[in-house]
Amino acid sequence: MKNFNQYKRFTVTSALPYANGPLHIGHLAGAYIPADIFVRHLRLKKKDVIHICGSDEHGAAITIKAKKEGTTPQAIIDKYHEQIKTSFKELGIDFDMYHRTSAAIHHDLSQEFFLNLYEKDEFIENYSEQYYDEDYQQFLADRYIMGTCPNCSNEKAYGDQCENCGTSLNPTDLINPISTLSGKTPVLKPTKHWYLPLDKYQPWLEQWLAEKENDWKVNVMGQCKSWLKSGLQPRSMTRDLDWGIDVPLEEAKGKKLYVWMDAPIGYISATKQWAIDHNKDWKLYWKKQENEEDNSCLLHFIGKDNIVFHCIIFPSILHAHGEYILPQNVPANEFLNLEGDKLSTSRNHAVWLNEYLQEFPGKQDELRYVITSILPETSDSEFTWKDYQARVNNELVAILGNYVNRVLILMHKFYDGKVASNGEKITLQDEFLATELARFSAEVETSLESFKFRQALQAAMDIARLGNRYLTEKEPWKTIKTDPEGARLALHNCLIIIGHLASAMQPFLPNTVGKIADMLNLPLNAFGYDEAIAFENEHTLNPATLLFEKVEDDAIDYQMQKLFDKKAAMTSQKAVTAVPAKENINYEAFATMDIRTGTILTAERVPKTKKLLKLTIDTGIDERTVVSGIAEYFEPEAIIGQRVSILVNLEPREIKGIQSQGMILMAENSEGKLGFVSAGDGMHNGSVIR
Ligand code: B3M
Ligand code: ZN
Repeated sequence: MKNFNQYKRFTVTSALPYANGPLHIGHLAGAYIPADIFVRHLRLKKKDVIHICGSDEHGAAITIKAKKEGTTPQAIIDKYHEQIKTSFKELGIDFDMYHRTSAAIHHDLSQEFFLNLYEKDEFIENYSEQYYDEDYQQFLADRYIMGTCPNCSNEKAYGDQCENCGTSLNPTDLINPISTLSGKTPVLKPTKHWYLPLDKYQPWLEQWLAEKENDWKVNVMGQCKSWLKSGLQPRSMTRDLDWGIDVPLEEAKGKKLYVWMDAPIGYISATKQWAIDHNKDWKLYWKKQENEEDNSCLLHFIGKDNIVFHCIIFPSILHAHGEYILPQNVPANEFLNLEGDKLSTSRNHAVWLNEYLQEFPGKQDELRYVITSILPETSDSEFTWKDYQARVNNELVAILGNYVNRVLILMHKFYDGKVASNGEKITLQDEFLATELARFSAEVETSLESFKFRQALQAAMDIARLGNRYLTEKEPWKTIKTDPEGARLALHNCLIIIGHLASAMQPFLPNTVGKIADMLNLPLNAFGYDEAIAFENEHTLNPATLLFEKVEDDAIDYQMQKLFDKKAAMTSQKAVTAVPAKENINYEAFATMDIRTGTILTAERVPKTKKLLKLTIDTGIDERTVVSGIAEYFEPEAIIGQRVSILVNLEPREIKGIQSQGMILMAENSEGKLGFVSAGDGMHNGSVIR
């Protein structure tokens, strides 16, 4: 990849958050804070850069939330789109456009993309059997079909789940199904889906990714290689759903685009809207230009669970289309955990951004600082409230805030806040300081442009550390009596160091830099990367204010208690709404089951089904194929290597033409969320579960 200075233009995208709930700190650490830092850095370098994001408003995440809240998908997306947009703004995540995929401009562009590939015969068209309501001319899934549960004979089981016994179902599992639209018996009809031939694109992808080998992060390239190694399979780009973007084909009535086909196109449609609003040409940021060196540098900031979509599927779609640039880099982060546990929306185990902004008013930069300091850049990392308190108090307050405060106080104490010398402009008068400041600024730039944000932030903090050391060494409060000129010079140098500190901190702590600018009584643009930090003679400083306050123990205790209460509430809620226990059995009945620990070796969607994955499991006894109804809950690529518990002596049965030999045990919570049941460490495959 060219180095960033060689690009004329940058298109930076951040993953589109699902508009089905509030943002939490994991989202910020995954994509948004790194992206915002990077874009602010590019702006300071006076680059032509746009930062694009928006709400992802289609897919099962939205419809499941709407079902759960007994409302409509539109009501859900309207509520959370606004909340997310407001939270981003308050945190200072400064997008050029925060759009939404329910917008018409996005539907139109997604359909254009589909037709472009369709007319080039890029899709594989394939059939599967689905229930169909002839009166309503609609395929039936989920709540549109009802019948007798094969498991507990409940006659009001739905196409996706029996609420009586909790079994997750396929519509074709129901006995005596009826359509909840017309009340009539539906017919089984073949339904067509359109598959993106990823297998066909694999040679091109391998070659394109090989060129990225040295530039992309190891964690990202590693995932891409593992998918390529397991062999890419055709992937359906359409679904039989009632929420999403219509497939623009007469014969595809009632079908919607797969959410992961339309969502990344949302980056482009958002850019189109931005260009309309600002009278710009969106094609400069997305289309291949006549001269390749004029192509924009496309960068996707995402969390690791989105790598396959941004490094395999979306590039394949762009490549198949042919007119678009491809990502130069996808610096995906790993996951942020919270207090020793995975962040979880469904378990309400999170620090919600909107709650943080309410409970810590004016402390946006503290959160930005702490999250940047612990970013999961190459491996998962941990947020704890104790660490948050320590970093705010021992770094922001004690190093950065304290240094600026000491210098301003001394300037007001000895010179009434006036920066004056013998009529000259006040510039840095110390070779060592000049060298050190240049070194730290270069370190910030190099680190940022290698997506090492933690390292870049600490290099910026080194400027504050340098200032503290210099001030302590010079002791102007003492030397003012014996060497007043030396004392004045020392303090002037300290002011210049503050200017460099503000300049280096702009990408990270925008609010703090604003406060420093106010205290120095300088405009924000005085801290541009290539501005020489100087003061006119007789310049007057504003009074010193505290940049940060200490975080007290009771604020942390309150947050910890809140997490504990939520966990307790979820447990009791689960206890209340857990599915009732079944009839008692005797030990002999249980002892007939042979359950072992195992590992998922391969996972792929069963063509023409929505819910089925075909898995290869290493059971420790053998490797076997198991068909499992978890496709709506897990992306196949994300569960390779997952440890599982498998019933190995279940009679084999044929499911959709595949011989399934066994069953993996899944836990299902009161929210309908599935989780794998796996044994603890040290349990090799084949260990007997008894
Ligand atoms: N809506 C976010 C997620 O998977 C997903 C990103 C879309 S980026 C085009 O959590
Ligand atoms: Zn049932």
